[in-house]
Amino acid sequence: MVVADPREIPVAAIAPGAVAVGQYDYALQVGSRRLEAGRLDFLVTNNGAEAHELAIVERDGERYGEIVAEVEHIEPGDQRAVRVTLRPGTYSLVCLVIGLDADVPRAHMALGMESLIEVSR
Ligand SMILES: [Cu+2]
Repeated sequence: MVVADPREIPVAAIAPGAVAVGQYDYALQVGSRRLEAGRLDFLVTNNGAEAHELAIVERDGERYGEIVAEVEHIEPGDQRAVRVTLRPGTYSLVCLVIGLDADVPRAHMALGMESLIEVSR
């Protein structure tokens, strides 16, 4: 179990130094990709025209592990925050939405909404 207590928190309650995550159709911009283990706040801003999600997923080399935190259905222009305790390791920040493009399903993650972060001691 990697996460002590992942939970969505009010945006006004984020700690100084929260990790800013900007979402676009279809890209992610992360304020810092090298973080220290412990309690971390992520502030997510959806700058796109579509709704997105933010999931924090364990990585082990090329493999994906558990989803350790998730913020679902972030509306365009909306800001949301999540607080999670992360152990050292590699994680992917991803959007798990699968949209339709001319009736063809396309995962936002595969379109570019993924970014790796390194959490160190
Ligand atoms: Cu998305």
